[in-house]
Amino acid sequence: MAGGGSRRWLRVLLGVFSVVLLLCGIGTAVGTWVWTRGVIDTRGEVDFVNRLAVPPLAQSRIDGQGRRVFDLRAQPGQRDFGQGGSTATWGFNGDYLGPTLRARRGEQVVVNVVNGIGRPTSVHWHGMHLPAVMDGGPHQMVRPGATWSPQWKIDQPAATLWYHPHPHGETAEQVYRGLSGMFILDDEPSAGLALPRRYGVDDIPVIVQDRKFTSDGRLDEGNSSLGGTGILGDTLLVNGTVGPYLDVSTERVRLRLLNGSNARTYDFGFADNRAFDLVGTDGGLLERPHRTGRIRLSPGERAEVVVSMRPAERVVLRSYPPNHGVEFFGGRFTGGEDTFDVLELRAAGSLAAAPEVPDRLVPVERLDPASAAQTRRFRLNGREINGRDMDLDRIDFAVTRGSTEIWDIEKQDATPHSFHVHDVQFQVLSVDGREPPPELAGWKDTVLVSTVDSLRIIARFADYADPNMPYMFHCHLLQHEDQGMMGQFVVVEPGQRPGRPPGGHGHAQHR
Ligand SMILES: [Cu+2]
Repeated sequence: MAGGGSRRWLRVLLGVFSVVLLLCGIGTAVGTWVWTRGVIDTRGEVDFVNRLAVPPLAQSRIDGQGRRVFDLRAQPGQRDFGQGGSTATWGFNGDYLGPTLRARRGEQVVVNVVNGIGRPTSVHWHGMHLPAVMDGGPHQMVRPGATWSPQWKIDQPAATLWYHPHPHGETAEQVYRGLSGMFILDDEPSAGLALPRRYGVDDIPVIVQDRKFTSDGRLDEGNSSLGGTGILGDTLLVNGTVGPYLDVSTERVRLRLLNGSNARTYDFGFADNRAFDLVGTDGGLLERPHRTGRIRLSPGERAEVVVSMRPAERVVLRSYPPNHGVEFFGGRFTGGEDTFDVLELRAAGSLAAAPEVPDRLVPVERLDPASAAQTRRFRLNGREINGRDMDLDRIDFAVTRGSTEIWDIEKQDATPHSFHVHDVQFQVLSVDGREPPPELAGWKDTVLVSTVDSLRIIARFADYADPNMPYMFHCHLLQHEDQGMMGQFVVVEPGQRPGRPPGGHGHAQHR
């Protein structure tokens, strides 16, 4: 009897052991599958069969007061991205993205924004120096069917800016469906430089966005990112084109790169690792071109690059795995190891001559840290900044008009974050206590926070005091922003106290 009992126990034990082994096997297989699928690599796999769409320049007119007037209508659309069917989208004056607005320094502009999407929205002028009430943040909501007509004077250097919705809690979704566009500023100093400047010919907007599609071609809004960043797509759109190529007819071409993605950071370079000239960053041209083979852009950042081409050659703009400040597991599942073929440049058999990129571009005044009236700390952690999440009724601090401030930004978690400040262009003073790299030497409004240590920036708040209407500072990973990783500051006159933001959470204040 005893012998039969132990045999039974042995059988039970063996059974349990096999089940455990099987579970371990399944676990390892699933783990390996998830781990392997965590990396996207489209090198050599993209068919560049579609001519790159170039957003049209927005029509404008000069009104009786000499102001340049634009009309933008946010509207629903349908678009077939060639992914197996068509999908519902949103766009400005079209079905996806919007026209490129363009204005010169010194001009007064008016933009009539009509909300035709049936949901509250707003339109923020990313990188623009303008009064807070015109900024298009979450306090300037436009009700469905309503029109909002901000106006301001363009008063900053030539730059590649952009516009996108900024409704609190819904920015990620609205941008993902297609609401974004470029806003190019011109000025005299830049017009005098020998840089490619013919829009759509040798001066090309390159709006890069990653998207996911369902098998029947619809935009997949499911949030499957394991890394906590929101949607990371496996298909790239450039100006809304999948698999794009650009016909190049000149020896040099200027690409205005905009990372218009919700969460993904890119490290742009060319497949043959050729060097190119970085000539501009978020807020304008650099003092002198920076010769490099890579330019990393987190969501919201821009770079202007000039690349040389030889007759009849083809070269692919690629995004290499970006070091975005998150290691191992977190890095892999937030796109840190992904590689994408982005856009194929196809040179014509004979190319029109183009001058060399000038050695000197524009003077860039360095802001002096000794002139700073304040140093503030911003600790980024989870979805909070300094332990607080966004409250539309709370003004976090007031900056005195005319003052210069140093902001010290620290990342305290293992998630990628970028930091965007409204109202001003800033300069990076140091990264991890060291001099910033050349690509961070110019004017910036958004910066990847890739270090655990600190990133110091400096800005001057020269204009537009308004004690009640705040500007935003926030993470530009759109899901983080929507989840509350945002705060508000006001600019006040010397001695003035901050007031109260408009009530009703800023919704539906306009006719
Ligand atoms: Cu973030």
